[in-house]
Amino acid sequence: MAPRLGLGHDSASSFHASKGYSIPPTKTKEEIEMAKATLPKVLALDSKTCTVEEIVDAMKVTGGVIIRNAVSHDALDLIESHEKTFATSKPQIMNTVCFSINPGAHAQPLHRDDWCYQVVAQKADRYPDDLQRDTGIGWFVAGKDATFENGATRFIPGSHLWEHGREPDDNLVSYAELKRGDAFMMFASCYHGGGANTTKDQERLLFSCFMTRGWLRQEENQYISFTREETLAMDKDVQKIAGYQLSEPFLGWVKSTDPMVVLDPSAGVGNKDLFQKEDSFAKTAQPA
Ligand SMILES: O=C(O)CCC(=O)C(=O)O
Ligand SMILES: [Fe+2]
Repeated sequence: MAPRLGLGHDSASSFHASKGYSIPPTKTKEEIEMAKATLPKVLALDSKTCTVEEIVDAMKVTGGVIIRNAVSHDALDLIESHEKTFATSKPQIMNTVCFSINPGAHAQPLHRDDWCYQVVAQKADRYPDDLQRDTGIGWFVAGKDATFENGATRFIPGSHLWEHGREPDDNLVSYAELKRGDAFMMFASCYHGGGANTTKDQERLLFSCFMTRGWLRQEENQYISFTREETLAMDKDVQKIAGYQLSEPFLGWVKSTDPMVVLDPSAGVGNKDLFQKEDSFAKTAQPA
């Protein structure tokens, strides 16, 4: 009987619209037994005694095969007892900027630096214990004294806990006044902005670096900011925070290996196991 097209179910035959095959009409028990008798027998091969060829041959005939004793009970016990592991990422550079505010400059509008990560913050009454709220943390070092008059960074204390929709208010700002060499540290979620420089002759100079999570894209692209030679001339620790270290377990791999090894093949022997922890990598990275 030809399959019927359509969604209705026919007791004798129907066409499965989504899968495109027809369900045969109901058979008697005997008919089913006879039909089954024509099918190839499913083999059960023992992994301790069978050969690869036997498995391949059985697969060709039956399409599926049972392998007895495929995995030892000891191995299964080990798998079952395996502790769940959690990956962690070391921070990396988010951006590096020198902020020079010259006499006569206006105040910068208050903003959050996590904007580039499209954060839509929820209001929080206190900072969450898991410390996962922020995408970045910043460090402003005064190259010259930063004062209210010359444009010290304004920021709204507590605004790192505000919800996305709350607008910043200039009346609430504090000023991060710094002596040369002092630093102001701030979450990327904190509302802030450079101040107005009302002096006639003072530059307000800050050296700033933000760090972001190892698994986020860097705001400032470090890979093409420097040539390979310039990068190789940096300390290994700087190369790592510039983004060349893997974020565990294997985020950022290149050619199946750690970018630190690709950057400097003498740093490692062969392919680094992407699951290897950094300490064991350090051991293999010693020159012979
Ligand atoms: O110059 C300052 O004090 C802050 C500058 C700043 O926050 C920015 O440009 O994102
Ligand atoms: Fe900013």
